[in-house]
Amino acid sequence: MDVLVVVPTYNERENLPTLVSSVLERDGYRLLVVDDGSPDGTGEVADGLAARWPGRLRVLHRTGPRGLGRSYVDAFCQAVQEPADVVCQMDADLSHDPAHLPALVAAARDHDLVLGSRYLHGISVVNWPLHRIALSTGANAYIRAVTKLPARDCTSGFRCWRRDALERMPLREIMSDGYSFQIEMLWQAVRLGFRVTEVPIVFFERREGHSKLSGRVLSEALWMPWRLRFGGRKRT
Ligand SMILES: Nc1nc2c(ncn2[C@@H]2O[C@H](COP(=O)(O)OP(=O)(O)OP(=O)(O)O)[C@@H](O)[C@H]2O)c(=O)[nH]1
Ligand SMILES: [Mg+2]
Repeated sequence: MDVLVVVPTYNERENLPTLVSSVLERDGYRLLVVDDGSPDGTGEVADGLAARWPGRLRVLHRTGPRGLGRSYVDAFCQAVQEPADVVCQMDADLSHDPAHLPALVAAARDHDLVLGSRYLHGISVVNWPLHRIALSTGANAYIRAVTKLPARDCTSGFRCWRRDALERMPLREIMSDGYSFQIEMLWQAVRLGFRVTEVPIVFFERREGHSKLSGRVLSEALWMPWRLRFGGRKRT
């Protein structure tokens, strides 16, 4: 399988080199880094890595308003044009271990979307304080209750799409720009009748850099499930 891994970055200069070598040590894997003009110079670090891995790593430098959702939409629109069988997505902060990629890719042989799930067999997160675990598991219970989505981990950003399925997603219609992007993409995938499954992952708290989780991002994730359920269409 040809695998393209999309990684959004904002201020991840300490983490990106480790992530890149660990993904690209696998044959058949390529990376698309989408940087949002990180003030810490992650974009230049990414360009340096691209020069070291010719043909294996490409960098998309975004300008204008930043956002996780916008970054993914831009990157996925490019990714579906590439000669890849599957398109994976993962964070740059080393919370997502590239060692799980082969299991996600294998499950995509007979599924359109594979979710790397922290909550499949109990709770598999390492070094998260109790309040983060409570926030994340509580958010997932809430999202499932409102949307009836059939997944244990609706907010995971560690995923694998079959490229032909991702191509059918209404990417430019996605409303969410932050954290709830993951919820909305899963919602649309289920609505399109995609075959969705979860595989277990272990999630590690970031050791370098800072979380971009903000009050605005959290409030979007709180109301987005209702908006999806009642069918709002306007982009934020
Ligand atoms: N391009 C881009 N990437 C972003 C943006 N915000 C966050 N990211 C990246 O998205 C990934 C997830 O962001 P995090 O800040 O780790 O958010 P999180 O994983 O939900 O929160 P933590 O668990 O606290 O780390 C990381 O690779 C970030 O660098 C953004 O506005 N633009
Ligand atoms: Mg993170």
